Amino acid sequence: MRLSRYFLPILRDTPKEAEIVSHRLMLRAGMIRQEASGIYAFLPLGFRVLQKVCQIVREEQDRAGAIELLMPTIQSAELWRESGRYEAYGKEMLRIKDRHERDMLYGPTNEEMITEIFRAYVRSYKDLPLNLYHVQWKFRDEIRPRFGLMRGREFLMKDAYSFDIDQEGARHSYNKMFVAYLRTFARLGLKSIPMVAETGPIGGNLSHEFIILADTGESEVFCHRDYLGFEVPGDNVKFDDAAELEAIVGKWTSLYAATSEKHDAKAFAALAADKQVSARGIEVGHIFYFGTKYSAPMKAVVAGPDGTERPVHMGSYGIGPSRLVAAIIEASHDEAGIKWPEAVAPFKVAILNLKQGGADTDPACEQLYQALSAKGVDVLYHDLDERPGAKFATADLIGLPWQVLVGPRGLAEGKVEVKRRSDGSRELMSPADAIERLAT
Ligand code: 5CA
Repeated sequence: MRLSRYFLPILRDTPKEAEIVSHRLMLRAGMIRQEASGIYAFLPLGFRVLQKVCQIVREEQDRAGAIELLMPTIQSAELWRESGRYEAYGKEMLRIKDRHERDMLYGPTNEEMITEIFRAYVRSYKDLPLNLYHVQWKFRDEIRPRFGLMRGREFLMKDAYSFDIDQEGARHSYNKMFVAYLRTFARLGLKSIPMVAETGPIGGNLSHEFIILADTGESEVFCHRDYLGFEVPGDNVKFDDAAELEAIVGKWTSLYAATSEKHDAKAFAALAADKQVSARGIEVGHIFYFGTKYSAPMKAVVAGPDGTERPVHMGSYGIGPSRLVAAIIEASHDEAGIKWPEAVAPFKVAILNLKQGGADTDPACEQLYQALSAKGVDVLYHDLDERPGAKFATADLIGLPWQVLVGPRGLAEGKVEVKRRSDGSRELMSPADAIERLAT
């Protein structure tokens, strides 16, 4: 992509309304635009990151055996009356009337709708286990939307729903998502810690929040330091092997870790002082097992091996991709801007032409741009007529993992400079070597 043909509205000044660094940097880097309180448009650069995050989330859901579908954002209140949640949910639910005066709502979550889909088609234990997920916008009329994408009113969620014949099967389904979540956050460059959590309006009594430690996190969390060094399961995990998964989950829940609502000060104090981590955290995922809370009142029943019908055991599993974009920035930035992990970077490489219109810089940049693009590398070519200083600032701000600095002095010696954004290291090399380095 040539910057001259792209849409990247960079802000030079720090927006006053943004309280935390991820929000400030996203506004400055032209990634998002606030359209109403807690409601944001994703501009092209932000949208690219969001899509990359979603892609990784999907790959790990699929690997764990979940199946993607897509449910609507608008739901009928009837369904929620069946489960009893229409009255219970409170003011966070945006309630709407259609032209026929029918009660509708903008979905804050989808347990009822997925249960309705399930009961319409599935009759037998032979069709289980089943895990269906979608990636869809949600609306929650939060009292205090804040911190940009971190706590929005409209936000993107990946929500998965599992169905099993009994509690044992449901436990296996829960463990699959638990392991998939560890892998997902690690691939996004984040260290997540599963913590015992409150279940709130979703319900049930088994639940874990996946927390990223960050000073700007909204929750107060407590955990054992050893979690920070735990190894995340590799891509050879056998998701169908219940014992293997139980062992992994057992290890990841063996030490103390809890959010403030579930904090047990006495148990925490019993840890060795140098093992106590008391910090702030960002909740990036939340998984629940709630048995028959929805299937019983909504009559989602299946026949077991003996022919008798019983309500299915369910769990639900949420990840917030839009919140994750902010969380990744909180975890990876410096004073100059964002440092994208390569897996989610909007482009991999920025080419900075330090003398736009130069007799050697223009063709050299053009060649690099063509060659890298031909090799399938996502490149953003900064081809605007701006001073080098301004180009450096933009490149550091938007945080692409690699910058190729192309200036007349270097070119006179047949060299360009390749800068790595993560550690600021720089290396002079020939354009051919730069292509070789960046294309692998
Ligand atoms: N139905 C369940 C699981 S599918 C559910 O709704 N869980 S949740 O309420 O915990 O939300 C799941 C995830 O969505 C959270 O872990 C968080 O990452 C994201 N999320 C929740 N509220 C917001 C919000 N206001 N803004 C941005 N992301 C949010």
